[in-house]
Amino acid sequence: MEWTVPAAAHRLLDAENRREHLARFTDDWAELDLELAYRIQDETLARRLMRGEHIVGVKLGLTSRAKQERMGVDSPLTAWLTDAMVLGGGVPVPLDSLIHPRVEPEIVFVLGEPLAGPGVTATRALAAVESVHAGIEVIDSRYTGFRFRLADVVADNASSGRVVAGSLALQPRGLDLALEPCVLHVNGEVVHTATGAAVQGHPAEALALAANTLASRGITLEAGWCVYTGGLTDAVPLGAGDHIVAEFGHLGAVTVTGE
Ligand code: OOG
Ligand code: MG
Repeated sequence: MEWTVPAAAHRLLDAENRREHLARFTDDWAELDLELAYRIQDETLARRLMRGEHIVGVKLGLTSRAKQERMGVDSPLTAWLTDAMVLGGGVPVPLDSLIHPRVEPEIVFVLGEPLAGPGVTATRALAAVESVHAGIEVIDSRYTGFRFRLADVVADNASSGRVVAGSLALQPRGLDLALEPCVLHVNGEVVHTATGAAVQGHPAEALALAANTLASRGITLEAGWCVYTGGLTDAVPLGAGDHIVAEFGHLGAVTVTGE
């Protein structure tokens, strides 16, 4: 096939719609670098917006060692979240609309004011936060076996699938988010544990990273946007009947079930 930004964006969205996985692009497209990959990601966003979706925020990916080691990619990235990816609390994850979903616990910020890099520090980032929430991301790579290089996964909007945030909304002031504990339960068993420090040393560092790296592409984090700061632990597969709970110390718990 011809390797162009529109063709790659089409293939990714088509794979998502058909629930079919693809061979990673970098095996056949030697020129696919990060700059091209973000152009493909932005093209998939433009196509989502064209079909009526709207931006609700952004996600960071590969911000923790646990994620970087498992995926074999050691650099964080950003991707888009639209309203079509948002799952209401308690709503089962529709497995028949996903390829091979996996679940990861995340700390989520909702911004009260815009946040624009460069030069944003964790302290400055936290000052723009209106509320912090427990969250779960259901990732779903469009690549076979979740095997990709950095440019592949950037193009694929960082394996975006669904996101769920807890309804408990806390102010970040007075919380030490580096020490915020998280326990991931799968069908009643504890499978992973972490604290907020797992993402870039502090979730606010991850938020600052998002603001600063997006600034290099001319993008400002807007008031009202949510920011998913990245999986604190390795992700776990979600199958039919599975009941997965991300339980935090202060932020409460978020549950997803596969249906
Ligand atoms: C890439 C997406 C990573 C996170 O939170 O680290 C991500 C993947 O693991 O498929 O969303
Ligand atoms: Mg994630």
